[in-house]
Amino acid sequence: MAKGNNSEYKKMIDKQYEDLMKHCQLQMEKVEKDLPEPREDFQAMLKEHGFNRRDFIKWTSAMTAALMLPPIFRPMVAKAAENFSRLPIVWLHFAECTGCSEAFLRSSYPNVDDILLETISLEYHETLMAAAGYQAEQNLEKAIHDFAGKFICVIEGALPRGLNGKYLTLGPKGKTGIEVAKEVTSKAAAVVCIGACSCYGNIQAANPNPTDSVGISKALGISTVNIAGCPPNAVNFTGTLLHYLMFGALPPLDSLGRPVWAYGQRIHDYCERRSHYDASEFVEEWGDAGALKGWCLYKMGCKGPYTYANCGKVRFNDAVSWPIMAGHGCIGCTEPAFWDTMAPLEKPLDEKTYGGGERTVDNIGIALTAAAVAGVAVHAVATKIRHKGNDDRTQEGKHD
Ligand code: FSX
Ligand code: SF4
Ligand code: F3S
Repeated sequence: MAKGNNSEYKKMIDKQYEDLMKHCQLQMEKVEKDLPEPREDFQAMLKEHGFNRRDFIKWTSAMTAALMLPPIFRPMVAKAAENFSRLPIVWLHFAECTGCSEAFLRSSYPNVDDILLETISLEYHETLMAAAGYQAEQNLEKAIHDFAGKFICVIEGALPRGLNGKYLTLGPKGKTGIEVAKEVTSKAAAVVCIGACSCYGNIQAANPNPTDSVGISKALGISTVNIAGCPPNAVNFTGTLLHYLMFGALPPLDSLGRPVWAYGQRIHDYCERRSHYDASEFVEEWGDAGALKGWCLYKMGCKGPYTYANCGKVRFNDAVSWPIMAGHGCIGCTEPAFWDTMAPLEKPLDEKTYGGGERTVDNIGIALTAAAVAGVAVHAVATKIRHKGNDDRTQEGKHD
């Protein structure tokens, strides 16, 4: 590109970021005006947990980069973190194992994201609140009334549709999960599904799916933000909410409803074992010499070539490790219907079906995940996402 064009291009980009920054500043002012006072003093909580200013700056840098924003946005990320507890959250549980809440709340070495989650303004959370029965139901009614159009509805778990929804009933009035979900999501500013169950049905929807379970989007015909994974990474949830606070809009989503900043890259493309894959150095048996040398796990069934997520970058448990680093292949837990489409989990996919040979791995990946890539779309308007319906093609894979 000619020098002149380069500087024109730079000017254009700078101007775009300037405008985005102005938008972000206005949005943060709006948050401070419209939403309740922060429930917790985030900085005081950080101090209490032994984090200093330097740790916090390090975290804001990492989060800004993860959200694909340039470093000038670091102060805005810091501000959004301080305002995190203003955002009212109603957290529902349907058919699932509660592993998602457990993964988010039980870290032995809390990091900044965990502290952020501790500050969250939970108007209602079935697992954590003390209330039960009628009192719990009243709390829910009050929360959706007081914060109508402003709260984020976070959902864990799939919705069984069999027996007219009666495989899952909740509360003293015995409402079905579908009834509760409809009631609450219709009043929410946005619906964020946490975990593969609420996103795509997951284990409940696996063959033969006796309860006819599906994810929230498919059950209700609404669009949802899908923080996929079983369980998902807390960073992908906190980052998405920080983005919402900063811009008043949800981040761009792919055609499976997943935020592109977190799920836009394939595991296989930034895997630390990739050089061994390229050199055809494979683990052939658990515990063999290749395993000890950290070789590629493709032949042990790793589904990294077909899976989109940032696990290798953000890792789990205070970024200590992630499945492939721990020595097991990826099982594709951020993809719809992975129990069926990625099975057998410890063997490569049938090479006859997919053409056979190592070189086909990329083709398989492209074929299986084409929808995810092709459909990358910017869903910038956050508050009106409900009742538009995600593309059915993208939900619950082969159970559609
Ligand atoms: Fe599902 Fe979460 Fe897996 Fe479990 O709530 S994503 S089964 S970790 O708990 O929904
Ligand atoms: Fe990594 Fe799995 Fe790809 Fe091997 S097949 S490079 S272990 S993602
Ligand atoms: Fe799941 Fe694979 Fe990440 S199994 S946690 S998507 S490495």
